[in-house]
Amino acid sequence: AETKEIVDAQAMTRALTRITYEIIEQNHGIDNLVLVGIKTRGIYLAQRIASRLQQLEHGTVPVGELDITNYRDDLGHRIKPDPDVEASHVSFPIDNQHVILVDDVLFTGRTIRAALDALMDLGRPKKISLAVLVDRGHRELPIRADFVGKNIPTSLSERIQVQVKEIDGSDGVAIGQR
Ligand code: 3GP
Ligand code: 5GP
Ligand code: MG
Repeated sequence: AETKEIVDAQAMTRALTRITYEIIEQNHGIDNLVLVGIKTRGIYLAQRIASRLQQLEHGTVPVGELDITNYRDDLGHRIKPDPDVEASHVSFPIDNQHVILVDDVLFTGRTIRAALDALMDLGRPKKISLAVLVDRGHRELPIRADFVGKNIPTSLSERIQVQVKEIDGSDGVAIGQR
């Protein structure tokens, strides 16, 4: 299928750098800050933000992982009404911490709702914020991101392709048809 690049590697790095500065400003530094990346690509984006935080603030911010199972099939209708949390690897306490959830694409908001549920089972955070590389619209729940790399209005038939060099060999965001 035909895809069009809308964010190149340099623009993606800049967006993640801007998000990192916004996080530092909003949190007044990196005290009590922890990052939790969602499934595949969100985890790599969280690690990018953590290393930028390290460079800028000279402190280590822990990065955890949530695996939220896909709830779509290839026909485009949902097998399950909502995504399930399959596994969490959050090896540090989140009580009284400011947790930043990190995902690649925000769409209906159902993945984030499931992630919030999983976090609440792990402890009692002081605050939870959401950072996404792409907001493609079409929310079905009252969920919004605090930090957004790029707002990309999409039609339901379109598909955003997020590439990270760790998995895909290069960084970037493209748009195509499903
Ligand atoms: P990710 O695990 O890195 O987020 O869901 C499996 C992969 O398919 C995801 O990778 C995501 O990038 C990609 N994907 C593309 N379109 C969709 C979609 O509409 N829904 C979901 N759940 N994933 C999609
Ligand atoms: P939501 O739960 O908000 O509907 O969807 C969010 C999750 O589904 C994200 O983790 C993301 O990986 C995936 N997703 C939904 N739409 C897209 C899309 O167009 N492109 C990509 N890459 N992922 C998507
Ligand atoms: Mg994702």
